[in-house]
Amino acid sequence: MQKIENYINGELIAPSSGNYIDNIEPATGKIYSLVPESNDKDLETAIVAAEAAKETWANTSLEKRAEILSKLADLIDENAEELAKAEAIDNGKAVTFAKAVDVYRSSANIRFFAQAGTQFASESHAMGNLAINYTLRDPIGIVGCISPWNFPLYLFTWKIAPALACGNVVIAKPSEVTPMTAYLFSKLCIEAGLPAGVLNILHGTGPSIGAPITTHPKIKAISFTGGSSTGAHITKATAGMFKKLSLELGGKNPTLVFADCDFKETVNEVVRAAFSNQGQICLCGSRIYIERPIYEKFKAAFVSQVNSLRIGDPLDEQTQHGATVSKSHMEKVLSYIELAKEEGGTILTGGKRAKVQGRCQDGFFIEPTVIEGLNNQCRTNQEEIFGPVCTLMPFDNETEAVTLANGTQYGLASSVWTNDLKRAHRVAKNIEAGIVWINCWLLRDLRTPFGGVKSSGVGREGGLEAMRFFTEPKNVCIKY
Ligand code: TXE
Repeated sequence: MQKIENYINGELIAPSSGNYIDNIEPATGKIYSLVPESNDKDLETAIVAAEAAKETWANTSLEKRAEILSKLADLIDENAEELAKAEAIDNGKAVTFAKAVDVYRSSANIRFFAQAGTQFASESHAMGNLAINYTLRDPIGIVGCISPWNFPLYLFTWKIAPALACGNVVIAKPSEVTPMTAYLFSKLCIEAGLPAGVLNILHGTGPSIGAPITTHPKIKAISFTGGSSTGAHITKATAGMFKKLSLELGGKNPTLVFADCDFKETVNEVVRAAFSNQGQICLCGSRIYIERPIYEKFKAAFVSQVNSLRIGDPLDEQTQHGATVSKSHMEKVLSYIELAKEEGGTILTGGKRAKVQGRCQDGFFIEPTVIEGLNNQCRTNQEEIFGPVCTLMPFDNETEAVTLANGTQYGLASSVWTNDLKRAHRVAKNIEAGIVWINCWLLRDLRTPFGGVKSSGVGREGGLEAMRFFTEPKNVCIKY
């Protein structure tokens, strides 16, 4: 049985406890590898390594840092097939999606911030003939990056790339549910010549190693992506420590479909927004509001398109809809489908565990599920389900649509489908979200601010937002 190893001080090593957690393949329900159960002792070893590397990495030239990060991106590209297959096995997502989205973006994340590091300028402010101010943007030092299971390598690199490009040294913890690609990435770091101690990857559960990372006094900033409840826990645990926190949390994103939309394209894209990655994306459009004149027509076309999704073995290139990430998560999602029925919802399609023949007969598959007939205040429409489940609701006017959209504790993303330009601007202005897509979904420019409001998080990732998060500005004022 393959034992995943921690990556500390440039070496792949076993957890000090010698304890491991079972790593289960979602498509088969079988244990296929073992994950280190790291603890405080492993963290101290990583902290010593990071401390030893901190000064040198901070003083490494921008060009050299960019060169090493670019080499890492090249190695991801060269190993794309292996990484995509590993992601599909570990997470349950379709291998074609893993390659086109996860691996592609992992490489793009690193390449983007390799370049950002050489372009990131700071400011100066002249005070007439009296004085000149200039702003230094120094690395913070040791930073913590904690990432989730839905895009394992993609969201892992989305955090460590800017942190490293800014000259920080990193203690990173991928999700214990999907550790494999971070482990494979460790080997690429060694091959790329990343200096020992600059990046340290500790595997294990939130309580055993995630929490100690967040509260360690030498770790000065935490970049976290995961559940809103975990984000709240981290906020409480670090209270009074004055750490920088970037929290990218849950979402319950609205999709607003107006009658004047480009119908066919909107149907296709709204299906994609609802069910990509088996609905396990914080950006998925799980609440779909449709202007009443086209509600029935849209519903029929939407359900027909959902029924055409090919559920199957994640390793089959024809598969469009894979397994949910774990047994417990599958059970959580299925419980929400039962709740929806209790709350008065009608299942238009799906609603059950899906049976896939062959090696995947015991896998954690859920049929893509569409529900109508619920009100906006019910739990099904208020709580993040994070699975292949969406609800349809009609609306009669723009004001009602925006009120429905804003009617949850979350505010991460949204999409609006209309050909009325003035309406698009008005709705975008009034939606409480960090991201508003108009006639598109998940169209991403890495320079843009990424993150949400309300219970969807604090702070923004991406572009200069990430570079600013991972640096400390210092103003120096010199009198002439
Ligand atoms: O997140 P968790 P999970 C949401 C979604 C999902 C829920 C749980 O609703 O059902 O979060 O998913 C580590 N201190 N999203 O279990 O539990 C944990 O080990 C420090 C939305 O993935 O928050 C993992 O590495 N770390 C999200 C990471 O935090 C802790 C994407 C996320 O775990 C910790 C994924 C602690 N006390 C899930 N407890 C998005 N916005 O994209 C856990 N961890």
